[in-house]
Amino acid sequence: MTQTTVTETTLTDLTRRLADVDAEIARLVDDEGRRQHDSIRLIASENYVSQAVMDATASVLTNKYSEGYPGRRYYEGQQVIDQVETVAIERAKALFGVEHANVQTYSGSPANLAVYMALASPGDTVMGMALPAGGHLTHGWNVSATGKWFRAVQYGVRREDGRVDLDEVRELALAERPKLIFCGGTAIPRTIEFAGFAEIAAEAGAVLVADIAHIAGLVAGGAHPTPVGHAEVISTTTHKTLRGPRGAMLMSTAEHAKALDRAVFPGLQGGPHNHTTAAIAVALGEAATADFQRYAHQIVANAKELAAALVERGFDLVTGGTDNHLILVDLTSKGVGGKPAAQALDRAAIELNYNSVPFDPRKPFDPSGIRIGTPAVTTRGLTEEHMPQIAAWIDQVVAVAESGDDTVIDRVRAEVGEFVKPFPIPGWPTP
Ligand code: DSN
Repeated sequence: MTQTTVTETTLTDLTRRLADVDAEIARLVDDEGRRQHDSIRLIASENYVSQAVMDATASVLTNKYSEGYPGRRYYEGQQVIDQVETVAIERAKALFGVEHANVQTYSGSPANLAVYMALASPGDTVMGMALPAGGHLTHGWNVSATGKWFRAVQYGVRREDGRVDLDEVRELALAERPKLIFCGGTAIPRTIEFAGFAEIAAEAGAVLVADIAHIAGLVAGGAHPTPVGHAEVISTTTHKTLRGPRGAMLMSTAEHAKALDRAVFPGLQGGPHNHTTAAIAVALGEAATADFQRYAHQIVANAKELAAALVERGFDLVTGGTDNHLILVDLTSKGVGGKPAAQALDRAAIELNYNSVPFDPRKPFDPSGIRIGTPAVTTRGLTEEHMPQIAAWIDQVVAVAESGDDTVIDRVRAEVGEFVKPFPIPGWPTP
């Protein structure tokens, strides 16, 4: 099918634009732009990057191989790439106040795997937050390589309030003596207590690894405490609250620099994605501005307002609210599963994901909760005043999620379409 829409001259004329060369993919890119524009995006791990970040991503840097690190490469022609990577490294170090940064890791999971490779050996005991409690697959969950190749022990949250119990973490760490302790995760609506984790890691003789993928932008913008000074190793993706391209970084004290660099290359990866490195540098530059600080605080203000509006409408929030960009809703009291709710909301142009809640009696593919985040809508310019309306739409759609009442869903979809019009997104023409 693709062949019928790619013009015959593709190989002889490489300068033409996508729309003139491949109508099928051009249409799909266009469709996705329209979809992203026409919906309210509440996926906690997503964002809209700037045009500048997209420009760097779509640059000639994609053409270059550069195994190694600046000044120590295995290919020639690195005069420019060395500068690009050095700028990204220096910006990361300055923004987060760290001694070392590696900007080559392809994404969050490979970045975390590099931490294991650098600081532990297969079979060693490692410790992280259980996935259903809000952790990440790569923090030792059993289906992940990190749970299969290492002896992973997992902490959770308290049943009463859904929060991490540092006493439990300490007890487990002292009993199991892990090499690594991961803190952070993917569904944690509360402040991560880096200092408390650091004390425990020191007592247990473990290296503390802070996975700040979700909150990196909040940390950079001063809207969440920093792990620097507490965690010796910090891993993060670059495309969530940090609002960069899809990618990741590792940061650390000088002590772990060499081991981490070696684990990334040649341990796990070949050539870095230089176009991504450039885009990370751009995003880090943007994140160092006063504008970004305001953005980070607005993300949290929006999440708190949205959480309050949902509580007012009788939604049951894990931990009762939020300190950051993320809200985890247990829909059990609403009598609907997370999956049908998320699917009905998607039909209504409100995009989020179904998610397990702590102690979830349902299966991960059909769990009890939904996860909501405000980074993307905040990028679009939405503020506290808009949150009650979003909560109202969520409430109306969740109420008909099981019945699939099209009148309500169609009405909300139309209202959302009108609502988002004054809020443009980079890379999509304002209608
Ligand atoms: N997939 C990411 C998230 O949505 O949180 C974590 O890897």
